[in-house]
Amino acid sequence: MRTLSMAILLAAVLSGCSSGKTPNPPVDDTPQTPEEPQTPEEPLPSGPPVTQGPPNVPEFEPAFPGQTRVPAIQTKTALQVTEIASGFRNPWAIAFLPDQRMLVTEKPTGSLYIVTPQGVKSPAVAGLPRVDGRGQGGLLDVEVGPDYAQSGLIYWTYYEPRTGGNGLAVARAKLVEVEGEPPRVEGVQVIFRMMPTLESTLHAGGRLVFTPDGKLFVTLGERSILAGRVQARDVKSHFGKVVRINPDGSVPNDNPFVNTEGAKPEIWSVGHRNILSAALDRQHRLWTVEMGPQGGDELNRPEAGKDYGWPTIGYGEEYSGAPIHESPQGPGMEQPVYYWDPVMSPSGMTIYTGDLFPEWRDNVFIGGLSSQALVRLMMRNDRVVGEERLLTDLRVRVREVVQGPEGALYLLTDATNGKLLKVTPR
Ligand SMILES: [Ca+2]
Repeated sequence: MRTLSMAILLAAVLSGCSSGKTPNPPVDDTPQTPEEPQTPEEPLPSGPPVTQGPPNVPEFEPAFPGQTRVPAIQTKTALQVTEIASGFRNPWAIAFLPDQRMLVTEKPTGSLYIVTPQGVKSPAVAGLPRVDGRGQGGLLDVEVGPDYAQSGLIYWTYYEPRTGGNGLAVARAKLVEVEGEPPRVEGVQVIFRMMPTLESTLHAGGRLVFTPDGKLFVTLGERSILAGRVQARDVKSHFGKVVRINPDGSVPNDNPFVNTEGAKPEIWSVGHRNILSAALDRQHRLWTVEMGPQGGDELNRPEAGKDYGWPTIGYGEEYSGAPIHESPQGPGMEQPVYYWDPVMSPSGMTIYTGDLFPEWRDNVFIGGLSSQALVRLMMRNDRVVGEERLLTDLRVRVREVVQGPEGALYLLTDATNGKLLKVTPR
């Protein structure tokens, strides 16, 4: 594209057509096509990728240039990191209430707190159902309903203890605050249950994303154990899927598998491993990042009815080093927009639209657990063109990243004394 526009510009300069002066006599009779206006674009980043270990599966080649290890970039703005609150036991998610207070979930305890912008924490919200808080389960994401101002409804995901095992569930309830009493939820409704029930404390998935048209995306892991993993591409199972539901749990009639015999009608996309990061872009399209095995974390843009390949294709291997995939690519399955080998262990995601950091507009931010970083991706035409690992000097596992109402980024650190941090320009 750049080469082409340069060629057009060069031709135009040589022929004198774009100068506004009297044109030179044409050298031939070929009609001139009018030049399309060109928006000047920043040159693409170049140079080595971010510092990271060697790939676990070097024999797997990317499907296209720029699918992994793009050039490292560096934020120019100096950052200020402020601790808003601490003492959360492995906190997992943040959601902003309209009055700028935050809902914060605690994974293993199943507790939900309301935190003021100054860091004052409420008593735990009463009335939430019990969670299976072992392993990667517990109380996970929380979102404020799109009609919260009228309904007071909040939505959350959790690992639900069940007869014969456990499974991810989505619930909603009205948040009620009465002066002098602890906050509580009333009228709890479970609006979605991941099926089948299976005993596993791993790969819960659990991110919630509302879309402006009033639908709710839920990301679902494949449970990690083999009995779950083999269901990730099977439309009769919820494991390893993105699902799309209405806020009352009913199925939108334009979902891709509503007319497929035997399919779970909530399914939006299939073939995912464990999506712990999900966000909408400016065009309201869903983007996700899923945990790979040893190697193979993936950025995807899940589209209706498409198959993202796990466990048939991918860029990683078993933790033992044994192979999982014959090939990282295969027919009928989508390639990730970007992948990481070694992994950075994604959790939490936001696509920046604020004004505090103009240089971050439309960049993708992902929490990094094992990488102990806030991962920043610069995008161009739906491809990753630059990567940065921010806040590495803090040496914290970043579980969640959310853009606050004033354009600051808010983070949760994954620790037994987890912190709520705010990132602003210094
Ligand atoms: Ca995939």
